[in-house]
Amino acid sequence: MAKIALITGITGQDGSYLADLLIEKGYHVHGIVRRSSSMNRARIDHLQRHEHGADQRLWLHYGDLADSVSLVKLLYQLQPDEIYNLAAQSHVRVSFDIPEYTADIVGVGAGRILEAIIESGIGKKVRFYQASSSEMFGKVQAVPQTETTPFYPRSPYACAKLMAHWLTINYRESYNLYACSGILFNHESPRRGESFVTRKITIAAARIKAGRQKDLYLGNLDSKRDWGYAKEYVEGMWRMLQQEQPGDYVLATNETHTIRDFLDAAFSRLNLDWHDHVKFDERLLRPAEVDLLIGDYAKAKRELGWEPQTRMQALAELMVDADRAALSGTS
Ligand code: NDP
Ligand code: GDR
Repeated sequence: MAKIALITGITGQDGSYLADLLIEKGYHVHGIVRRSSSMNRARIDHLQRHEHGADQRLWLHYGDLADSVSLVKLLYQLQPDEIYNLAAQSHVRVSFDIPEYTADIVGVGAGRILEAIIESGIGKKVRFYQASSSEMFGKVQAVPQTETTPFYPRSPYACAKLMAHWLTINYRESYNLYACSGILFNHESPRRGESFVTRKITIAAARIKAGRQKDLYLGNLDSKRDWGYAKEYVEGMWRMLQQEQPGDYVLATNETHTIRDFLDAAFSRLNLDWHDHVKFDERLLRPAEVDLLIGDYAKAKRELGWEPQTRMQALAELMVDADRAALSGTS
């Protein structure tokens, strides 16, 4: 019998890579999708062939992390073996504009799923993954950050993620639930949302090279991030749910780079100098910034056998290459 997985946030960057991985592993994959006025399924379009026919592997269901009844019903009907909670208003800057909504989906939303697990009676068999974030370390209290580094969130998004993180631990301890919190550092890919800084840069570099854009407006170039490749990080999520005991794990590369470093890597791939194109827009600054993130993934390596393969330079190059190919219609 194929295992059943439910993914919230399946239309996002990570959800789409995770769906690829689980289908490849023979799972029956169910995804929760939001109703929207325009189609938002570009990242899973290539999986369409798995949505129909005798050999169906992918099922999509309308739902929303704001709607608890839909969650309880779905969990009861599907009886999933594994649930990956990836849905979120995931933009840190935007969370300052819509803090209440962000808290509701990112924080309370995780609580709704956890409660739905208990309510639907699947708590004994299901395994739950919560998409936690290095943003929870915020104003970092130690370098590098590990699973035991104290948290100091710096945005409504990070505060909400912290609520979800602790709810995951609380439900594990209260109900003996197999629940894991994956504390993932920034991970990027050609499927990264276009308003996050890496993708914004790689799309702009490709467009500038093609003569379709001249300037790129950015905010703070001094912050440092630990960037890895999303495709590798979803493998880590899956591994967390295959252990004997549940736990919390940092996934990172243990390297840190400034936004300037990423600009260097992306623009030099196309023999461009970013200094000729990047302009400053103060509206892109955040009321509070996270200056430095660097993660220690030793526990994930030891217990999950997980290690990142792709570092920042290679990541920037593969993203630029993909955006160039997409622009010239060759992808
Ligand atoms: P994306 O922003 O690409 O995807 C978010 C997903 O959540 C989309 O499928 C979106 O649907 C869905 N979603 C948003 N609001 C709701 C809602 N109210 N109900 C149901 N679904 C909703 O995020 P990523 O793939 O980059 O990240 C996945 C998760 O991991 C997120 O929780 C993020 O916060 C977290 N994370 C990400 C990191 C990263 O570097 N990428 C690092 C650490 C944590 P729609 O397509 O309709 O908008
Ligand atoms: P982050 O990613 O906030 O780390 O959250 P983002 O790419 O948005 O910002 C990284 C850094 O770049 C600076 N920056 C800009 N950022 C954006 N988006 N746009 C700009 O124009 C710009 N200019 C400079 C930012 O100030 C920041 O310092 C991501 C998300 O995926 C979260 O959901 C996830 O939890 C964390 O990564 C880990």
